[in-house]
Amino acid sequence: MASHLKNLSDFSHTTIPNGADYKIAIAVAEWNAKITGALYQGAYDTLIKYGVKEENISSFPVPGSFELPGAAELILNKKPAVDAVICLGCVIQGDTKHFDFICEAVANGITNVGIKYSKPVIFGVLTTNDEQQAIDRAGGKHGNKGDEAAITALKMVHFSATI
Ligand code: DLZ
Repeated sequence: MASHLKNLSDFSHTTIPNGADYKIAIAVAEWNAKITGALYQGAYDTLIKYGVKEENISSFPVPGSFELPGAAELILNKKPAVDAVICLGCVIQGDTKHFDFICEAVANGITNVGIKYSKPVIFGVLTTNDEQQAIDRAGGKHGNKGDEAAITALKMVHFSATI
């Protein structure tokens, strides 16, 4: 049964669960590899830090962020033991509408795959105006969004196991 939360501030202090029993897949885009490599390292290290076993983390490089939803779908379809998929990518605004199409497709695609399989599929995709904004969020002054994606995965696997 859901526990009663006394006030809104309780939400930001939910415990990060131990992931010793969790199987997590990471799909990572090769576009903007310097950034996505840093996101990947952050996510991987965070999973290990919270108890996920090395052998229970599987990694899947894909060409670009646009491929992330399809990769998540394939992973959950072919590897039903996986508890969650973390999708990592970095889309940087260019001169054309490409950015908008990719961002919208990836966000909607990731949402739909999670709902289809009733499993957490985490949106760890940076969508930035320039490279500096991405660097700042991949281990720079705004932290590492890969770490945050990993923590979200742990919390949501715990959520789905206890609801
Ligand atoms: C084509 C493209 C462009 C222009 N920009 C990015 C980007 O900033 N980040 C990213 O992850 N991928 C980009 N791609 C590649 C697409 O995601 C995709 O791989 C191709 O359109 C082939 O489906």
